[in-house]
Amino acid sequence: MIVGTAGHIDHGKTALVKALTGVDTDRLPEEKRRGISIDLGFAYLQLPNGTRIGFVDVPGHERFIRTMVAGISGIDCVMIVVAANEGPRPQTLEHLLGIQLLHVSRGCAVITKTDLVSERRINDLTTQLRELLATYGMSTFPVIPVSSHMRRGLDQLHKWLCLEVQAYIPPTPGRHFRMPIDRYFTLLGHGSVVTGTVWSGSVRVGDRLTIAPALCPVRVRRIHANGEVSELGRAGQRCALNIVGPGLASEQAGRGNWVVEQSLALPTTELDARLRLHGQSAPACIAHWSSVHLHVGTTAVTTRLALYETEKLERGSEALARFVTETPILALNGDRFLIRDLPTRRIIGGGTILDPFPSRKRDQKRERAAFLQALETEPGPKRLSAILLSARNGIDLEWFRAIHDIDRDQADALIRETCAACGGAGGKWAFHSTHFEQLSCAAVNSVQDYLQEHPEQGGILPNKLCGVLKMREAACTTLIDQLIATGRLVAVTGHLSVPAHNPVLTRVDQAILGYFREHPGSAAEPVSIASLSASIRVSEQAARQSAKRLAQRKEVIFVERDRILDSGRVREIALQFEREAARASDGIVSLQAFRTATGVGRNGAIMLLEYFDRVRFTRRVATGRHVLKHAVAAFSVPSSLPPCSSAIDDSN
Ligand SMILES: Nc1nc2c(ncn2[C@@H]2O[C@H](COP(=O)(O)OP(=O)(O)OP(=O)(O)O)[C@@H](O)[C@H]2O)c(=O)[nH]1
Ligand SMILES: [Mg+2]
Repeated sequence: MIVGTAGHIDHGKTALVKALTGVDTDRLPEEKRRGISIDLGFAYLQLPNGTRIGFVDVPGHERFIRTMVAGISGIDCVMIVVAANEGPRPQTLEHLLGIQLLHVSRGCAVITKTDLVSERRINDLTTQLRELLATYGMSTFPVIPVSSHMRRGLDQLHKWLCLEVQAYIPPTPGRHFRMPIDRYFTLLGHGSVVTGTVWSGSVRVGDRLTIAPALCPVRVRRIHANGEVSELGRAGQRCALNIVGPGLASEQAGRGNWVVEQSLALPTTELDARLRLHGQSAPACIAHWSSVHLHVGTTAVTTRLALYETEKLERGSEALARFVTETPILALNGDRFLIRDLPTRRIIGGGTILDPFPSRKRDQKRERAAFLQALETEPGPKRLSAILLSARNGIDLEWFRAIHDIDRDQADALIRETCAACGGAGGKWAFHSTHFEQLSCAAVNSVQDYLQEHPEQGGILPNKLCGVLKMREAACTTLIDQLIATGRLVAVTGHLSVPAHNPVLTRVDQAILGYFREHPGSAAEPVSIASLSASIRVSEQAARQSAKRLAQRKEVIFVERDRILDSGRVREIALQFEREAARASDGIVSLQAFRTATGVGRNGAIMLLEYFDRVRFTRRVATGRHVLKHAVAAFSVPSSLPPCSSAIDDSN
């Protein structure tokens, strides 16, 4: 369990930690000289039952609020320190607010310096503090009077700590390792050390981790967990990790950075969140696109604040907001954050991160707000159902796993549990069944509309359909795959069609097919588009477009970039090649033998054979070519030849 201090400057936080642990956490010469804490201090207390409590001592000076927030970002429990002779002061209140906004739900108030005041003053202050705690939602926190100097009241505080440790439930393991770094230093002979409180997962000596957002790979050489050498560090412990990695420096690994498992190293500059402005400390209102300081973990960055539902957010109210940060940060769904005012540097509000990886696509604000509200539902199947319901075009499962830090198996289990409401959960994307049916109908209708407008086409290209449906490609691919699997759409040479569709032949299509029918002999030679267009008296462009359509339907084949041949003829030639190869003792057919067997001219024969090599029907060897697969398998004929005379379209 990690216990943090909080409270106004000089109220006796460091002295209290020293009285409990024997450790003076004010290590810096400047701290000694000025008699104040400047940086975070760390100490441990071994309880009789063997458990260790980690203490994080924070500075009380208002100028060090940024350090203070970093210090309390990973604590389980807090001691709010108030000097008996002064009572609550401005930083007492600001720290109380920080604690409340970060949802630190366990703690006590400690009245220090009781040796300086009367018994009556202690009683009055106790009553005053109880009232104050209640206003911050901390009415369960006891008030414990002590004198660190006289060592009075420390037994009671010690007893309370033991009870808190007994009640403490360590965070559940299972998620990936992540630790916000609160200190970086180098040790002579050992190299870099980063320290922090582990937010999730565990780490072992030898593990490979990433320093983020700089994305530096590192290896863990040694671990100190709660101040002791260990093979393992886990969620809820304070850890010091001795790490090695190329080019590591304090800019990448100092306070404010993270050390995480690679899968969590996902820096972001846009985050959607639920934000509440405090009723007293915040300015009267904050306008859309204001700049504020954002604190997540030990990170503090300047960020713009975009409001979803309103133009300005008033003191004491809450809203959905998007942070657009100046530099990349790390965060996950559910992380608590604080914001501070830029001019006054005071904590003015806080909340919960909802979506750290919002899509770049600008949704309608109202739609997006509904989606974010779904992300606020209780985690688990209920939340997945709510998200699916609010996302018309389905959700990216990779995104879902990333924002919740869950692995594929956990996500799959959730999908199965939510399956009643889940259609087409095809690997990468999931949809609500209602939306899925609507999208399916829209997709089939769009394909039909397209074919009605372009009766000569074999189908619509999948990316064109994505555009028509205004869907992201991965989502649309899942939808299309499902529609093909269930027979509602068919895929013909990369185009999507409906099962009953017979493409209409245009006049040019007819002319090209007619050309091959009327020139069976010379049609053994692949014909160039230029000479074909001259023969059938159409423009080259019209001939090329038509040839491409016919190639899609496998009626002709582009043997070379601009030369085509009737696919039936190509197949026949391939069968002839196969027969020749079967006849040859070594299975090899030379160019000459091929020409003799087929009667194709030299240039045409070379073109055809090179085409056969490209489509892996044949393989070239020194003396000729041998067959790699059966001609029947290599060259299929068009499945549905349209009736030639009845369906002529005059458009071309
Ligand atoms: N008489 C008396 N003085 C105390 C007691 N506890 C702390 N002090 C004195 O109060 C002064 C401030 O104590 P610190 O522990 O440094 O206060 P702090 O809250 O850590 O101060 P910052 O970290 O700078 O915010 C020091 O001179 C301490 O000796 C106490 O119980 N009784
Ligand atoms: Mg101090």
